[in-house]
Amino acid sequence: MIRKTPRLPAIDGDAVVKEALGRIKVPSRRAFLQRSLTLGGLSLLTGCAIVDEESVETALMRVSRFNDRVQGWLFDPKLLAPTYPESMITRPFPFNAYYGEDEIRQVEADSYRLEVTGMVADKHAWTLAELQALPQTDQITRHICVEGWSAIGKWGGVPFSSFLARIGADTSAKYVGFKCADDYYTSIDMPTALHAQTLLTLSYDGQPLPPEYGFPMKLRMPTKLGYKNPKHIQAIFVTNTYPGGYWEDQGYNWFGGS
Ligand SMILES: Nc1nc2c(c(=O)[nH]1)N[C@H]1C(S)=C(S)[C@@H](COP(=O)(O)O)O[C@H]1N2
Ligand SMILES: [Mo]
Repeated sequence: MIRKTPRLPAIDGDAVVKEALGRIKVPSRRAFLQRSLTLGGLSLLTGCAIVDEESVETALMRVSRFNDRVQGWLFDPKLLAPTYPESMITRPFPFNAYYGEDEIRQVEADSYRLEVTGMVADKHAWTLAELQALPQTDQITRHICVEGWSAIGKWGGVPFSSFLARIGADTSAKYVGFKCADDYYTSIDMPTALHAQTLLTLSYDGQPLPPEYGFPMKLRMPTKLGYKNPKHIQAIFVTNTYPGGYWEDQGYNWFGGS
């Protein structure tokens, strides 16, 4: 996303935020948001510019719906985000980053190494060939960007849970963090990292992941909004220390469920 945080309107923000919090059922999530939720955050979380009473209602409705789905994914890891037939793939698939298409990062395949650090048993750095040699699967899912667009795409790669098992990750840790070849970074909670549809992604539409979609490797999570899906990943670390993220540190909701 390139646009800045939307300007905020003159409505009773505190009351709206309070109402939104009331609709969040999981106590730990409510407590987390109580510390961090602002009216701007609510706009971003719901993808809905809060400008008048009608948009307040829409935003609150989205919180309720979002809340139910997030709750489902967190507490029933078998619950899956929708998948689609090949015929529904969006062509061409949109490009998005915090910069324009003329600045797409070109990562070199041969010298690429994926660094793995933190609470893991095996800290060796992976070549692209080593990643490609792991068992692969693919999925056709919807990517939802907080800016208000979505698109269906087909991604292939290694289930992230099997990669975490492979490196001997301590799955009792709270977070998995990602550093990218551009200045992007983000982090996710361990239940999401272990979710069945979270994919260490090496291909797009049957071809090696093109530079615009994150060559050589990105993390694809249909349970999360676009900005939680890091492209051009160079380092993965498992940690109990909150790592934040590029947009998250500018006020976007860290949880970022789709
Ligand atoms: N490294 C990196 N990853 C990133 C971004 C970025 O700017 N840099 N932008 C995020 C945002 S906001 C979106 S919507 C998606 C876009 O992914 P796409 O190019 O596959 O559509 O990438 C996410 N991951
Ligand atoms: Mo996005």
